[in-house]
Amino acid sequence: MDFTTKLRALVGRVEAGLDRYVPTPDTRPAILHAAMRYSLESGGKRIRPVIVLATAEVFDPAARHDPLPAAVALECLHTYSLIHDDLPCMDDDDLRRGRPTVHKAFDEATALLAGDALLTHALGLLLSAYASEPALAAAMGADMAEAAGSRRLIGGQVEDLAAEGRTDVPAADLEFIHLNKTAALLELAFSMGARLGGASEHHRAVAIGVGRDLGLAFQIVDDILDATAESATLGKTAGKDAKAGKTTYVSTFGVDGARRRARAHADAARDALRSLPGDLAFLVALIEALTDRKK
Ligand code: GRG
Repeated sequence: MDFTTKLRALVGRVEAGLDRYVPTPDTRPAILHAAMRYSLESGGKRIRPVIVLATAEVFDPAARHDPLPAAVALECLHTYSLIHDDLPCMDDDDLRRGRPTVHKAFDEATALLAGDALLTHALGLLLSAYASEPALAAAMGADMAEAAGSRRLIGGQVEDLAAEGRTDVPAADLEFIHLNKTAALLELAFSMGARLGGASEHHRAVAIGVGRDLGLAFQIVDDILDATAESATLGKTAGKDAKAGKTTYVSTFGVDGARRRARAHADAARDALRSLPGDLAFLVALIEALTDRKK
């Protein structure tokens, strides 16, 4: 199966899983569940859940657990972070995934609570869907709490907000922000995929390293697209970083320097990936596609 066909098939599985594992929009209180689904169903590239599914497939089929609930849980977690990031008290954005942000389509309190509910749902889904495998459920729950917690996703967001309007942010601090705001959830995707595929601890550590480099490449490309692409293409507001006076890879290294750094991290991710067993063609192609993406 070629890359695009396989990607479409995996995205289709994720979207069917979202429909299956997230409460229906008429569940009481309907406004909350409608807001959760509004954001989840707005599209999005589904990269993180696709990585969970594709990584689990790389390992021994006999040792494999159904990766779909974990993939859905991760997309719920990621979507919560986007809803909260768009709120007026954070990035204050009107456009996400090509549609009005949740606080614009509903209201601020509903957006805040929809994000809270998606985060809680993510952990609850992991614990309930893998209840018959308590060690696996506990390990993935702990991984998720760590990646989403104060030292990683939220820590990265806090330092990102603190860096706004500062033109003197050192490159090491920029890397801290990107490692935590962005790479943490990509590392989590590879880690959960490895656990679900029954990988050894050594192979899981390698997979996490792939997520780290891919996460950095992904965020550098995000910075480049913010500086060079149109809002209509991105489905979110472009040019926000320069307007907010933000230090990014583009403001620090220029567009060409940022491109070279993205390429180096993508190459490191691909080289590390090649030490895993199994058919890696899809994941190698995914790294390339994300590094060359236009939105
Ligand atoms: C609110 C705790 C909290 C964290 C927010 C997600 C986030 C951290 C900030 C959003 C802005 C941003 C540039 C985050 C870096 C990660 C990133 C590039 C997110 C967008 O991910 P995509 O491109 O989005 O995969 P889609 O919509 O395709 O799912």
